Amino acid sequence: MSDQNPLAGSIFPPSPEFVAQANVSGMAAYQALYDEAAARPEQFWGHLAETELAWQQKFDHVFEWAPPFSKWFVGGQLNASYNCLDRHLDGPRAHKAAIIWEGEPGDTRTITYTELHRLVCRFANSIKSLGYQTGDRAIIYMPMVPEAVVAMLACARLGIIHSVVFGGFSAEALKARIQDLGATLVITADGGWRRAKEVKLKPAVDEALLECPEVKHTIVLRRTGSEPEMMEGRDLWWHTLDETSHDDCPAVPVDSEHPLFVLYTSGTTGKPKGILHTTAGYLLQTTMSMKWVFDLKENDVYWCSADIGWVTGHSYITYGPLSAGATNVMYEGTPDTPAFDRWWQLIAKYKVTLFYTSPTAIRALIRQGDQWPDAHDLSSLRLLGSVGEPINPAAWEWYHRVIGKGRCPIVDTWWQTETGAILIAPMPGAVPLKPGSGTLPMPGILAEVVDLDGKPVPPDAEGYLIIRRPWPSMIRNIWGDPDRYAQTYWGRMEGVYFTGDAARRDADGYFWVLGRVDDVMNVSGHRLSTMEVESALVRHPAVAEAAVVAKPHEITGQAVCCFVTLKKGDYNHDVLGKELRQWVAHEIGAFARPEEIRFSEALPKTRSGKIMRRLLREIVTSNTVAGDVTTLEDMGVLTRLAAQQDEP
Ligand code: 7RM
Repeated sequence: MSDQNPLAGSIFPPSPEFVAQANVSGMAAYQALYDEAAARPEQFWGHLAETELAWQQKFDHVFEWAPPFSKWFVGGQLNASYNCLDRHLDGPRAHKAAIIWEGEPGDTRTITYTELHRLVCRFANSIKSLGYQTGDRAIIYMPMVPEAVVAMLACARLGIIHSVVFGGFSAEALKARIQDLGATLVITADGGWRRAKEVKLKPAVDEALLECPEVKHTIVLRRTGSEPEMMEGRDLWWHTLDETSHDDCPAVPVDSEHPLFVLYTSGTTGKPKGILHTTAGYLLQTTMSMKWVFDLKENDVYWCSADIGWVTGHSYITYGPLSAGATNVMYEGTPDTPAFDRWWQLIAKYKVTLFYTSPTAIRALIRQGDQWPDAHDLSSLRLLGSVGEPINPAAWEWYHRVIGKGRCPIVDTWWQTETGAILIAPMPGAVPLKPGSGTLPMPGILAEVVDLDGKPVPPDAEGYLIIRRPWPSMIRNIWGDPDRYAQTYWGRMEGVYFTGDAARRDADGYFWVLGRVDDVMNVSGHRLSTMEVESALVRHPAVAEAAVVAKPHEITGQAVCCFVTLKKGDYNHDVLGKELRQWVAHEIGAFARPEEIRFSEALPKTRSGKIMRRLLREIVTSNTVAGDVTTLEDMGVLTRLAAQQDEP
């Protein structure tokens, strides 16, 4: 795909029709919100919290800041599940579709807010009957079925802290998360459907639980019907529990700062970090972004194609849309099954108005040709969203022209697992778009691009993206590791949140996020650390040492490329290469499977023994090495590594 920028310098102002109906209408309206939040943050957020959320007990004050720990809406009590369900039931939303779900085989369900409330209450009663209560931790390891949302909301209803583990993670990765969290309950399914095959989940749970003695129960949803093994006394069927559950389950009021969930994400070490989010601030900002960024209206049909196992699924399938009372489309499978028009067919079928997906998916679909979207009526669409990585101009242009027919604004949303909600994105009825830029920050978000001393860099210069002031939906801690939390996010520059991203800000104040400055890779919008893959590789008996770098990839953005030195022995590199790719998939998950394994007698190192990943990155990017190599211990290694490229 050529990426000459056909859109360089172009600006797309919102159409008058869009402005006329927008929740935030016109640049002056955006500016007024932004200025007010900047000048009087506590009044701003306090007022929104009071008017946009339902409280069991009002908060005493808005904000406490004991760097790096913040508290929002202190003294208040509320419940996230109540906010996503109960509060919609006494008005016209009671019989509105909350979830329109389609399974990959084509089975469908429409679940109203009243029905979703009933399902959540019944499942919460099932968990309660087993003795689980506020403060306990539950793992959710499920396919993309409505019950995944039900499980999250049932936990939230009881104050149980959930941690959703993406179904693509392996038993090993699942085990590590269960152990780190001290979870006592695992909610799962027999499996799910993906590319016309069953992806089994329960066997991975069984394998993980061999080393998780603290887990007392698993609750298993029957989705595929593939009769998993059930361990007497430990494993319980969802439907069996449901038979004796009743419909009434009051939501437990919890403190504003009560943990809502922990979501594991990759950092710069081999150990994933459990990002902790709490209740009120998270809920407020995810709710607000539905209105500000997605311009949500009562009649919209909203679809976010993310998996529930990533933060996008948490914030923009479960909590944001349901708290805002949206109709949410949810799809189980991949965009290519049974054919490459599956998504476009779903948009036409359900008359989706707001569609949110990732650049990597867009690029994969571009490759299949315009005939797939062209065969469907996409005229219901009125807004498109993008998330996960910078959107390249070619993908932006196609998304805008072929999917949006030139009519739909594209909201390029920058945020992170840690930020909880979207922080930089256009308000589509106000902010003119520049393709590839997330444009301007949300109200209350003091984003800047700075140098290592925390000083703003001049317009267009590259620097570090930071946020100057805490915001309601921000990460509160790393589960069990407050030092790592303080270090990673607040330790680089005094009192400033460090995003780990490089960015530029142009003369109009628009942000252009360039990518990570740390060892975090972004493969198909999935966060993965080089260290995590390296640790997995060196656990293999044949591997002496490994260095992993990201390599640019046309579709997935980045791909995993591994340099491996072996212990003494006789190896067939072809066979071992395949085995190691499989090994990484087993240790982490299939999405982490390396694109490439290169064997070498040694790795380029500095005299102090540090692997020079920068040089390896250059090798995989350009296949030549420029730049400073004066600290390199063994120059010969480099040339040999580069030469490997030419081998078949
Ligand atoms: C939501 C999510 C976070 C990292 C982040 C960036 C990159 C995400 C954009 C983006 C440029 C975007 N959470 N990123 N969105 N870069 N433009 N619109 O992806 O925790 O999994 O990843 O993703 O590098 O730091 S995440």
